[in-house]
Amino acid sequence: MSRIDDAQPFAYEFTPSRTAVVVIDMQRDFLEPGGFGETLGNDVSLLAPAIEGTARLLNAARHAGLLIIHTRECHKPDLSDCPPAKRTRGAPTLRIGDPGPMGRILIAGEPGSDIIPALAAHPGEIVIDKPGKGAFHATGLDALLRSRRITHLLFAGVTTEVCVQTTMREANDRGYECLLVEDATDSYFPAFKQAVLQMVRAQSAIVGWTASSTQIAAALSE
Ligand code: TIU
Repeated sequence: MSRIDDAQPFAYEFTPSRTAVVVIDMQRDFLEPGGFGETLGNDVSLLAPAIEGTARLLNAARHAGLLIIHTRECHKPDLSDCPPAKRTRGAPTLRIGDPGPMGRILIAGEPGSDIIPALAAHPGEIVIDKPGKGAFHATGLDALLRSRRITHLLFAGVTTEVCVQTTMREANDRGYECLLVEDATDSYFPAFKQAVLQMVRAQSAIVGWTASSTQIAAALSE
């Protein structure tokens, strides 16, 4: 049993063999210029700080032998899994499926949908493509976790209040004990990140816990 005494709002205990790291959508389409995030009008440089914390988390998790899952938000080339409401909303400079500097925007197999090189999946790690914001929607994630007897999830990735928070809430409702890694997630809206951290741990961990990648690494090395 590992334990983070000073997790918020109170200590978080987890058994490493029953714990998975879930890295949400650390893709070029969100973190690099010319991708989906920028087409929506965002400053993508705001997500860069999360790379270091995510790398620290992955390094500690790999050494400890945790199950590691990466997700990618992307759609089939024929857009059959992209609801028109998602594609047509608002006035982005490019829409999902349109050609951009990193290939077609948010389409599986295009360079933009790749995980950024610094955080690429290692051989044997699981990569799940997902059409929604939440990673449980229209994927086999829940069945995969249950087949591995996973009960605890450590979340990293982008963006904090969109895909990360949605997935964490989906997981919490499915009975997983969830922790959001504070320095391994970022938002295009820094105030939203801080709000999510507070929302998650309020009301006696109504959605889950938060702690830093350094605290997790320390707990895993004890
Ligand atoms: N726009 C935004 O903040 N996020 C997304 O569209 N997807 C994810 O968060 N991955």
